[in-house]
Amino acid sequence: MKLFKMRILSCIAITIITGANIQMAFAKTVKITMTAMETGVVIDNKGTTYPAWTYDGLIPGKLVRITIGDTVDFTLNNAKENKKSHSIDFHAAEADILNEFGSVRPGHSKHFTFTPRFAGVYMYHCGSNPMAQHIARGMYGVIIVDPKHYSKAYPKPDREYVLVQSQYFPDATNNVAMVENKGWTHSLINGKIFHYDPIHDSHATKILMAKPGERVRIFFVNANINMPVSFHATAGIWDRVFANGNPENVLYGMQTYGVPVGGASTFDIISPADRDTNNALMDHTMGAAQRGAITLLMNTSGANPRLGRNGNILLR
Ligand SMILES: [Cu+2]
Repeated sequence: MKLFKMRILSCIAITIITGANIQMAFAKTVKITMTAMETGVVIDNKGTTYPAWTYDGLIPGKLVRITIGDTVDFTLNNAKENKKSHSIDFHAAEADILNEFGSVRPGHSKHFTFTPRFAGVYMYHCGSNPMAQHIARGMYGVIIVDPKHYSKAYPKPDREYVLVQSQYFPDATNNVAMVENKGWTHSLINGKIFHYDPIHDSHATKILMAKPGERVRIFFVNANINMPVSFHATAGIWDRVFANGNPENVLYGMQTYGVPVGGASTFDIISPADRDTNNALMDHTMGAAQRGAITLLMNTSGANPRLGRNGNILLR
């Protein structure tokens, strides 16, 4: 009993009443650790390696997912083998750019906490100098802050996927070109050119899948250096768009919706329920689409039940 009371005291109990449903949700502290790693990473479906700067050797970095009210207890380690200082800027955090977001030298660490105030989908990235190069070389990722409950405007989806778009600059050391938006040859989706598009890249082995009529929710982040994204579902309409991923910011029946550099939004699509169809989720900016920013969503009764569910939403 005493232990139970202590547990209650150590959490903030929030009762949510939604119609007939009563749920108890506890604000919690979520521990996240990332290690900055300067390492080779494969950036296409053929296996081309690029001299990347990363969080934990991954592009994008690990997906952070919490519920509004939760506190993120974050530690950034900068591996002692690294040559550069690195940092992290969580767009979901309200903090001090010189303190929490400040640079960490190789062999050192930084620890801080933050409690997001708004549900949504957000970018995180390295902000160390030169920022364009740290982002272009791969230091970015996604944090989703879920609302406490679904609603009529923000229904529970059947499947969820995370897509992060970025620009690929093969000359990894040319920061001036990155700033001037010169020399980028491809778009990356979750770190790879045409990552989920076997139509445009015969080496692609992965696609997004859903069953006909399912509500598919795309958490989309624009990690480009200089290019806004015109996110469009070819052969579909966004049933709803949630600007910045916030359930309060709902738009209905959108064809294309702009995502600014360093921005993110959440996109729902529902395919026809009576037959198998396919959608191309793409940046309608042709310079990006034809360079890699197209993703195939296959709506088929044979859809793999494990895709887009149970943490399997950022497909590596
Ligand atoms: Cu960095």
